[in-house]
Amino acid sequence: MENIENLKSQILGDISNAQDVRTLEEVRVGVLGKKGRITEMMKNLGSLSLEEKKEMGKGLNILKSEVEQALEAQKEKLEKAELNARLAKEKVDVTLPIRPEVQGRIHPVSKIYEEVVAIFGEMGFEVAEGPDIEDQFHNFNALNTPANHPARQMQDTFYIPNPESDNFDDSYVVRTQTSSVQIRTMEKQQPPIRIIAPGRTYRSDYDATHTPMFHQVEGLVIDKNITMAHLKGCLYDFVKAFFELDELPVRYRPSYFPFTEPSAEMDIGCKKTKTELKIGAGTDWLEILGCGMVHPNVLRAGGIDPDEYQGFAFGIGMDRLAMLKYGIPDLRTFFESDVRWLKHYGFLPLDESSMTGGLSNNGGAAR
Ligand code: 2NL
Repeated sequence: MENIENLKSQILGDISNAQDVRTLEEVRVGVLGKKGRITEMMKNLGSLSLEEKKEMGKGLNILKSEVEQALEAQKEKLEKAELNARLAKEKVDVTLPIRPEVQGRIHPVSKIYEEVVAIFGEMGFEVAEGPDIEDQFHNFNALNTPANHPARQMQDTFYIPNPESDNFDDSYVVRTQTSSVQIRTMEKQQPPIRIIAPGRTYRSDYDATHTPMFHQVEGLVIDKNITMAHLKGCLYDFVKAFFELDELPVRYRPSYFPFTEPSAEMDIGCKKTKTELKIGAGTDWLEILGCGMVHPNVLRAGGIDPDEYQGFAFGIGMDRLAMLKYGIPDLRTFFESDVRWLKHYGFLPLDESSMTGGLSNNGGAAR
Protein backbone atom coordinates (compact mmCIF):
# COMPACT_ATOMS: atom_id res chain seq x y z
CA MET A 1 0.00 0.00 0.00
CA GLU A 2 1.23 3.49 -0.85
CA ASN A 3 1.63 5.96 1.93
CA ILE A 4 -1.46 8.17 1.97
CA GLU A 5 0.39 11.38 2.80
CA ASN A 6 2.79 10.86 -0.14
CA LEU A 7 -0.06 10.14 -2.46
CA LYS A 8 -1.90 13.24 -1.28
CA SER A 9 0.97 15.61 -1.94
CA GLN A 10 1.48 14.02 -5.37
CA ILE A 11 -2.15 14.40 -6.38
CA LEU A 12 -2.53 17.93 -5.02
CA GLY A 13 0.66 18.83 -6.92
CA ASP A 14 -0.83 17.44 -10.16
CA ILE A 15 -4.01 19.42 -9.56
CA SER A 16 -2.28 22.76 -9.03
CA ASN A 17 0.01 22.08 -12.02
CA ALA A 18 -2.96 21.54 -14.35
CA GLN A 19 -3.12 24.75 -16.39
CA ASP A 20 -6.31 24.13 -18.35
CA VAL A 21 -9.68 22.48 -17.74
CA ARG A 22 -8.86 19.47 -19.98
CA THR A 23 -5.63 18.58 -18.20
CA LEU A 24 -7.44 18.94 -14.88
CA GLU A 25 -10.11 16.50 -16.08
CA GLU A 26 -7.35 14.00 -16.99
CA VAL A 27 -5.99 14.29 -13.46
CA ARG A 28 -9.46 13.69 -12.03
CA VAL A 29 -10.01 10.57 -14.14
CA GLY A 30 -6.55 9.26 -13.22
CA VAL A 31 -7.38 9.54 -9.53
CA LEU A 32 -11.15 9.16 -9.09
CA GLY A 33 -12.21 7.54 -12.39
CA LYS A 34 -13.18 3.84 -12.70
CA LYS A 35 -9.53 2.79 -12.83
CA GLY A 36 -8.21 5.79 -10.88
CA ARG A 37 -5.58 5.40 -8.17
CA ILE A 38 -7.86 6.14 -5.22
CA THR A 39 -10.64 3.99 -6.73
CA GLU A 40 -8.24 1.04 -7.13
CA MET A 41 -6.98 1.41 -3.56
CA MET A 42 -10.54 1.39 -2.28
CA LYS A 43 -11.22 -1.78 -4.26
CA ASN A 44 -8.18 -3.43 -2.65
CA LEU A 45 -9.33 -2.72 0.92
CA GLY A 46 -10.98 -6.17 1.00
CA SER A 47 -7.62 -7.95 1.02
CA LEU A 48 -6.47 -6.19 4.21
CA SER A 49 -6.85 -7.27 7.84
CA LEU A 50 -9.76 -5.77 9.76
CA GLU A 51 -7.54 -3.35 11.68
CA GLU A 52 -5.70 -2.16 8.52
CA LYS A 53 -8.97 -1.94 6.61
CA LYS A 54 -10.44 0.41 9.23
CA GLU A 55 -7.49 2.75 9.24
CA MET A 56 -6.85 2.71 5.51
CA GLY A 57 -10.58 3.12 4.70
CA LYS A 58 -10.85 6.19 6.89
CA GLY A 59 -7.64 7.67 5.43
CA LEU A 60 -8.81 7.08 1.85
CA ASN A 61 -12.22 8.66 2.46
CA ILE A 62 -10.61 11.80 3.88
CA LEU A 63 -8.13 11.88 0.98
CA LYS A 64 -10.97 11.48 -1.53
CA SER A 65 -12.92 14.44 -0.18
CA GLU A 66 -9.79 16.61 0.02
CA VAL A 67 -8.96 15.76 -3.59
CA GLU A 68 -12.52 16.51 -4.68
CA GLN A 69 -12.37 19.91 -3.01
CA ALA A 70 -9.01 20.73 -4.59
CA LEU A 71 -10.32 19.68 -8.04
CA GLU A 72 -13.38 21.90 -7.65
CA ALA A 73 -11.33 24.90 -6.50
CA GLN A 74 -8.81 24.53 -9.33
CA LYS A 75 -11.63 24.11 -11.87
CA GLU A 76 -13.27 27.32 -10.72
CA LYS A 77 -9.92 29.14 -10.89
CA LEU A 78 -9.17 27.87 -14.42
CA GLU A 79 -12.66 28.65 -15.71
CA LYS A 80 -12.43 32.18 -14.34
CA ALA A 81 -9.03 32.67 -15.98
CA GLU A 82 -10.29 31.27 -19.29
CA LEU A 83 -13.30 33.59 -19.20
CA ASN A 84 -11.15 36.63 -18.39
CA ALA A 85 -8.76 35.76 -21.23
CA ARG A 86 -11.69 35.47 -23.62
CA LEU A 87 -13.22 38.75 -22.48
CA ALA A 88 -9.86 40.50 -22.91
CA LYS A 89 -9.47 39.00 -26.40
CA GLU A 90 -12.99 39.91 -27.50
CA LYS A 91 -12.88 43.45 -26.14
CA VAL A 92 -14.36 45.97 -28.54
CA ASP A 93 -13.17 49.55 -28.67
CA VAL A 94 -16.41 51.42 -29.25
CA THR A 95 -14.56 54.72 -29.70
CA LEU A 96 -12.92 53.60 -32.98
CA PRO A 97 -14.27 55.38 -36.09
CA ILE A 98 -16.58 53.22 -38.24
CA ARG A 99 -15.33 51.61 -41.44
CA PRO A 100 -17.42 52.85 -44.39
CA GLU A 101 -18.16 49.31 -45.62
CA VAL A 102 -19.86 48.38 -42.34
CA GLN A 103 -21.72 51.64 -41.79
CA GLY A 104 -24.54 51.11 -39.29
CA ARG A 105 -28.19 51.21 -40.23
CA ILE A 106 -31.31 52.29 -38.38
CA HIS A 107 -33.43 49.23 -37.60
CA PRO A 108 -36.83 49.21 -39.38
CA VAL A 109 -38.62 49.13 -36.01
CA SER A 110 -36.69 52.24 -34.85
CA LYS A 111 -37.71 53.89 -38.11
CA ILE A 112 -41.40 53.02 -37.56
CA TYR A 113 -41.11 54.24 -33.96
CA GLU A 114 -39.86 57.64 -35.18
CA GLU A 115 -42.61 57.85 -37.79
CA VAL A 116 -45.36 56.99 -35.31
CA VAL A 117 -44.04 59.55 -32.78
CA ALA A 118 -43.83 62.18 -35.57
CA ILE A 119 -47.43 61.61 -36.71
CA PHE A 120 -49.05 61.57 -33.26
CA GLY A 121 -46.73 64.37 -32.12
CA GLU A 122 -48.16 66.54 -34.88
CA MET A 123 -51.67 65.75 -33.58
CA GLY A 124 -50.71 66.98 -30.10
CA PHE A 125 -49.92 63.67 -28.37
CA GLU A 126 -47.10 63.45 -25.84
CA VAL A 127 -44.87 60.39 -25.52
CA ALA A 128 -45.10 58.58 -22.14
CA GLU A 129 -42.71 55.92 -20.91
CA GLY A 130 -42.69 53.41 -18.06
CA PRO A 131 -40.89 50.32 -16.73
CA ASP A 132 -40.65 47.03 -18.70
CA ILE A 133 -41.04 45.10 -15.44
CA GLU A 134 -44.45 45.80 -13.94
CA ASP A 135 -46.54 44.77 -10.97
CA GLN A 136 -49.71 42.86 -11.75
CA PHE A 137 -51.92 45.79 -10.71
CA HIS A 138 -50.65 48.08 -13.48
CA ASN A 139 -50.39 45.33 -16.10
CA PHE A 140 -53.69 43.54 -15.39
CA ASN A 141 -56.00 44.51 -12.49
CA ALA A 142 -56.21 48.20 -13.37
CA LEU A 143 -57.04 47.17 -16.95
CA ASN A 144 -60.20 45.37 -15.89
CA THR A 145 -58.40 42.03 -16.31
CA PRO A 146 -59.08 40.16 -13.03
CA ALA A 147 -57.06 37.29 -11.54
CA ASN A 148 -58.89 34.45 -13.36
CA HIS A 149 -58.78 36.11 -16.81
CA PRO A 150 -57.28 33.93 -19.59
CA ALA A 151 -54.91 36.74 -20.69
CA ARG A 152 -53.06 36.25 -17.38
CA GLN A 153 -52.29 32.57 -18.12
CA MET A 154 -48.77 31.36 -17.46
CA GLN A 155 -48.46 30.30 -21.12
CA ASP A 156 -48.81 33.88 -22.37
CA THR A 157 -47.17 35.95 -19.65
CA PHE A 158 -43.61 35.93 -18.34
CA TYR A 159 -43.85 36.15 -14.55
CA ILE A 160 -40.89 37.23 -12.38
CA PRO A 161 -40.76 36.07 -8.74
CA ASN A 162 -40.90 38.76 -6.09
CA PRO A 163 -37.95 38.14 -3.73
CA GLU A 164 -39.93 39.71 -0.89
CA SER A 165 -43.05 37.55 -1.15
CA ASP A 166 -44.05 33.92 -1.75
CA ASN A 167 -47.57 35.00 -2.75
CA PHE A 168 -47.99 34.55 -6.52
CA ASP A 169 -50.18 37.69 -6.70
CA ASP A 170 -47.14 39.73 -5.65
CA SER A 171 -44.92 38.41 -8.46
CA TYR A 172 -43.95 40.84 -11.20
CA VAL A 173 -44.47 40.48 -14.96
CA VAL A 174 -42.62 41.80 -17.99
CA ARG A 175 -45.36 43.98 -19.42
CA THR A 176 -47.61 42.25 -21.97
CA GLN A 177 -48.77 45.62 -23.35
CA THR A 178 -47.80 49.25 -22.75
CA SER A 179 -51.20 50.10 -21.17
CA SER A 180 -49.51 50.07 -17.75
CA VAL A 181 -47.76 53.29 -18.81
CA GLN A 182 -51.14 54.94 -19.40
CA ILE A 183 -52.45 53.75 -16.02
CA ARG A 184 -49.38 55.35 -14.42
CA THR A 185 -50.07 58.58 -16.34
CA MET A 186 -53.72 58.66 -15.15
CA GLU A 187 -52.54 58.16 -11.56
CA LYS A 188 -50.29 61.22 -11.85
CA GLN A 189 -52.35 63.53 -14.00
CA GLN A 190 -56.00 64.59 -14.33
CA PRO A 191 -57.55 65.07 -17.82
CA PRO A 192 -57.19 66.34 -20.43
CA ILE A 193 -54.77 63.50 -21.28
CA ARG A 194 -53.45 62.88 -24.77
CA ILE A 195 -50.53 60.43 -24.79
CA ILE A 196 -48.96 57.63 -26.76
CA ALA A 197 -46.96 54.89 -25.06
CA PRO A 198 -44.56 53.22 -27.49
CA GLY A 199 -42.20 50.52 -26.26
CA ARG A 200 -41.15 46.93 -25.78
CA THR A 201 -43.67 44.31 -24.70
CA TYR A 202 -43.33 40.61 -23.97
CA ARG A 203 -45.36 37.45 -24.47
CA SER A 204 -44.44 33.78 -24.57
CA ASP A 205 -44.91 33.14 -28.28
CA TYR A 206 -42.59 32.37 -31.21
CA ASP A 207 -43.34 31.89 -34.92
CA ALA A 208 -43.12 33.86 -38.21
CA THR A 209 -45.43 36.62 -36.87
CA HIS A 210 -44.74 36.43 -33.09
CA THR A 211 -41.55 36.97 -31.08
CA PRO A 212 -41.28 36.87 -27.27
CA MET A 213 -40.28 40.55 -27.30
CA PHE A 214 -42.19 42.85 -29.64
CA HIS A 215 -43.03 46.54 -29.95
CA GLN A 216 -46.34 48.19 -29.37
CA VAL A 217 -47.67 51.72 -29.39
CA GLU A 218 -50.78 52.44 -27.39
CA GLY A 219 -52.64 55.72 -27.36
CA LEU A 220 -54.97 57.27 -24.82
CA VAL A 221 -57.16 60.37 -25.02
CA ILE A 222 -59.27 61.43 -22.03
CA ASP A 223 -61.35 64.58 -21.77
CA LYS A 224 -64.96 65.75 -21.33
CA ASN A 225 -67.36 64.65 -24.08
CA ILE A 226 -64.96 62.36 -25.95
CA THR A 227 -66.84 60.06 -28.33
CA MET A 228 -66.19 57.24 -30.78
CA ALA A 229 -66.21 59.88 -33.54
CA HIS A 230 -63.00 61.37 -32.08
CA LEU A 231 -61.45 57.89 -32.10
CA LYS A 232 -62.39 57.30 -35.73
CA GLY A 233 -61.13 60.68 -36.94
CA CYS A 234 -57.84 60.35 -35.08
CA LEU A 235 -57.07 56.83 -36.31
CA TYR A 236 -58.14 57.62 -39.87
CA ASP A 237 -55.70 60.53 -39.96
CA PHE A 238 -53.00 58.29 -38.53
CA VAL A 239 -53.27 55.48 -41.11
CA LYS A 240 -53.40 57.93 -44.02
CA ALA A 241 -50.29 59.74 -42.78
CA PHE A 242 -48.50 56.49 -41.98
CA PHE A 243 -49.07 54.86 -45.38
CA GLU A 244 -48.62 58.25 -47.10
CA LEU A 245 -51.94 58.03 -48.95
CA ASP A 246 -54.56 60.76 -49.55
CA GLU A 247 -57.34 58.21 -49.85
CA LEU A 248 -57.51 55.01 -47.82
CA PRO A 249 -60.67 52.95 -47.25
CA VAL A 250 -61.11 51.89 -43.62
CA ARG A 251 -63.71 49.88 -41.71
CA TYR A 252 -64.31 49.06 -38.04
CA ARG A 253 -65.36 45.60 -36.88
CA PRO A 254 -66.81 45.03 -33.38
CA SER A 255 -64.32 43.27 -31.10
CA TYR A 256 -63.62 42.59 -27.43
CA PHE A 257 -60.90 43.82 -25.07
CA PRO A 258 -61.37 43.81 -21.28
CA PHE A 259 -60.16 47.44 -21.05
CA THR A 260 -62.49 49.04 -23.62
CA GLU A 261 -66.26 49.06 -24.18
CA PRO A 262 -67.30 49.16 -26.96
CA SER A 263 -64.21 47.68 -28.62
CA ALA A 264 -63.33 47.52 -32.30
CA GLU A 265 -60.68 46.44 -34.76
CA MET A 266 -59.75 48.69 -37.65
CA ASP A 267 -59.09 47.31 -41.13
CA ILE A 268 -57.60 49.15 -44.09
CA GLY A 269 -58.44 48.50 -47.74
CA CYS A 270 -55.91 46.60 -49.81
CA LYS A 271 -55.39 44.27 -52.72
CA LYS A 272 -53.85 40.89 -51.99
CA THR A 273 -52.32 38.79 -54.75
CA LYS A 274 -50.12 35.71 -54.48
CA THR A 275 -46.96 37.80 -54.67
CA GLU A 276 -47.99 41.29 -53.61
CA LEU A 277 -49.89 43.32 -51.09
CA LYS A 278 -51.00 46.74 -52.25
CA ILE A 279 -52.38 48.99 -49.52
CA GLY A 280 -55.04 51.60 -50.34
CA ALA A 281 -56.75 49.95 -53.30
CA GLY A 282 -58.79 46.85 -54.05
CA THR A 283 -61.49 44.85 -52.32
CA ASP A 284 -59.56 43.04 -49.57
CA TRP A 285 -59.17 44.11 -45.93
CA LEU A 286 -56.19 44.05 -43.61
CA GLU A 287 -56.44 44.29 -39.83
CA ILE A 288 -54.25 47.11 -38.59
CA LEU A 289 -55.09 47.91 -34.95
CA GLY A 290 -57.38 47.42 -31.95
CA CYS A 291 -59.24 50.25 -30.23
CA GLY A 292 -62.26 51.28 -28.17
CA MET A 293 -63.78 53.57 -25.57
CA VAL A 294 -61.96 53.29 -22.24
CA HIS A 295 -63.90 51.05 -19.83
CA PRO A 296 -65.27 52.97 -16.80
CA ASN A 297 -63.49 50.47 -14.46
CA VAL A 298 -60.16 51.41 -16.06
CA LEU A 299 -60.80 55.14 -15.59
CA ARG A 300 -61.74 54.48 -11.96
CA ALA A 301 -58.58 52.39 -11.40
CA GLY A 302 -56.55 55.35 -12.72
CA GLY A 303 -58.29 57.75 -10.32
CA ILE A 304 -60.49 59.43 -12.93
CA ASP A 305 -64.26 59.91 -12.50
CA PRO A 306 -66.05 58.10 -15.38
CA ASP A 307 -69.18 60.24 -14.86
CA GLU A 308 -67.20 63.35 -15.67
CA TYR A 309 -64.71 62.09 -18.26
CA GLN A 310 -64.64 59.70 -21.20
CA GLY A 311 -61.78 58.49 -23.33
CA PHE A 312 -60.68 56.41 -26.26
CA ALA A 313 -57.65 54.14 -26.53
CA PHE A 314 -55.91 52.07 -29.15
CA GLY A 315 -53.09 49.57 -29.51
CA ILE A 316 -50.93 48.98 -32.59
CA GLY A 317 -48.21 46.39 -33.17
CA MET A 318 -45.21 48.33 -34.49
CA ASP A 319 -43.32 45.29 -35.77
CA ARG A 320 -46.34 44.38 -37.89
CA LEU A 321 -46.43 47.95 -39.22
CA ALA A 322 -42.78 47.54 -40.24
CA MET A 323 -43.49 44.19 -41.93
CA LEU A 324 -46.36 45.76 -43.91
CA LYS A 325 -44.67 49.02 -44.84
CA TYR A 326 -41.32 47.51 -45.85
CA GLY A 327 -42.46 44.09 -47.05
CA ILE A 328 -40.50 42.03 -44.52
CA PRO A 329 -41.98 38.50 -44.40
CA ASP A 330 -40.65 36.94 -41.14
CA LEU A 331 -40.73 38.73 -37.78
CA ARG A 332 -38.07 36.44 -36.28
CA THR A 333 -35.41 37.97 -38.58
CA PHE A 334 -35.99 41.37 -36.90
CA PHE A 335 -34.11 40.33 -33.79
CA GLU A 336 -31.33 38.10 -35.14
CA SER A 337 -28.83 40.99 -35.58
CA ASP A 338 -27.76 39.72 -39.01
CA VAL A 339 -25.69 42.53 -40.55
CA ARG A 340 -26.75 41.49 -44.10
CA TRP A 341 -30.41 41.79 -43.10
CA LEU A 342 -29.83 45.22 -41.55
CA LYS A 343 -28.00 46.38 -44.64
CA HIS A 344 -30.94 45.29 -46.77
CA TYR A 345 -33.86 46.50 -44.63
CA GLY A 346 -32.20 49.22 -42.51
CA PHE A 347 -32.06 52.99 -43.04
CA LEU A 348 -29.22 55.46 -43.20
CA PRO A 349 -28.66 57.30 -39.90
CA LEU A 350 -29.39 60.80 -41.19
CA ASP A 351 -32.69 59.81 -42.84
CA GLU A 352 -34.88 61.32 -40.11
CA SER A 353 -38.67 61.09 -39.97
CA SER A 354 -40.73 64.23 -39.67
CA MET A 355 -44.14 65.30 -40.93
CA THR A 356 -42.73 68.31 -42.78
CA GLY A 357 -39.75 66.50 -44.29
CA GLY A 358 -41.80 63.56 -45.55
CA LEU A 359 -41.99 60.39 -43.51
CA SER A 360 -39.92 57.89 -45.41
CA ASN A 361 -39.06 59.38 -48.80
CA ASN A 362 -36.67 62.18 -47.87
CA GLY A 363 -33.56 60.43 -49.06
CA GLY A 364 -35.35 57.12 -48.95
CA ALA A 365 -34.40 53.76 -47.55
CA ALA A 366 -30.83 52.58 -47.91
CA ARG A 367 -31.95 50.04 -50.48
C1 2NL B 1 -54.46 45.42 -29.91
C2 2NL B 1 -55.36 46.00 -28.91
C3 2NL B 1 -55.66 47.84 -27.49
C4 2NL B 1 -55.96 49.41 -25.72
C5 2NL B 1 -55.16 48.55 -26.43
C6 2NL B 1 -56.01 50.66 -23.60
C7 2NL B 1 -55.24 51.25 -22.63
C8 2NL B 1 -55.87 51.84 -21.56
C9 2NL B 1 -57.21 51.84 -21.45
C10 2NL B 1 -57.92 51.23 -22.43
CL1 2NL B 1 -54.94 52.55 -20.35
N1 2NL B 1 -57.33 50.66 -23.49
N2 2NL B 1 -55.41 50.08 -24.65
C11 2NL B 1 -57.29 49.54 -26.09
C12 2NL B 1 -57.80 48.82 -27.16
C13 2NL B 1 -56.98 47.95 -27.85
O1 2NL B 1 -54.79 47.00 -28.14
O2 2NL B 1 -54.88 44.59 -30.68
N3 2NL B 1 -53.21 45.81 -29.90
C14 2NL B 1 -52.24 45.32 -30.81
